Amino acid sequence: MASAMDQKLSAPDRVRAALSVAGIAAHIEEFTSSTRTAQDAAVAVGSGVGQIVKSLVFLAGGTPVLALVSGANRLDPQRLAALTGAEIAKADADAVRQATGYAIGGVPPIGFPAPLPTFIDRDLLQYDLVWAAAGTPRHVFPVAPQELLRITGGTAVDLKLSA
Ligand code: 5CA
Repeated sequence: MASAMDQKLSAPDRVRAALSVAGIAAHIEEFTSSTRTAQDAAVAVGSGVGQIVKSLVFLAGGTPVLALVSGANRLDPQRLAALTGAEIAKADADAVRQATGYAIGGVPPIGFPAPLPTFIDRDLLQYDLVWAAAGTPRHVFPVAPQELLRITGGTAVDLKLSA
């Protein structure tokens, strides 16, 4: 779906286009304050941190996968290893950009050069709305978690590190 023309769009416009193709009229919001971390984003939008979607890229046996994790949780790499059947390594900044087309702090849940296998933290499903990054560390958009499941083709799973 990504074309050469997309490269001329700003990062939020690329996310908006991907959402539109997925059937969502996104209300991407830009903040003057940072939304780089889940905590920053929660302050900016005025939600609990659990409603912020962290878009985390891991390499499963060298292949990028996306984990969408509640801001309230830490991901347990062993769970991802069990789900993928592969050894898990955290993607570094370059690998994140290569796999997604966005820089850390702004990685959205969709709008990539090629779709990524996606796992969604079940804890996100308890909310009516969650907020995900929209391409930069200042842009986020609200989405119903069920819509997030639909548009990413993701699988809802338990991803969190238990205390
Ligand atoms: N905009 C916010 C919430 S909408 C956001 O993007 N949060 S995030 O959690 O998805 O992105 C920050 C995450 O990037 C951190 O939790 C961390 O897992 C990862 N990260 C930060 N710095 C690095 C780095 N140098 N290398 C690899 N991953 C990193």
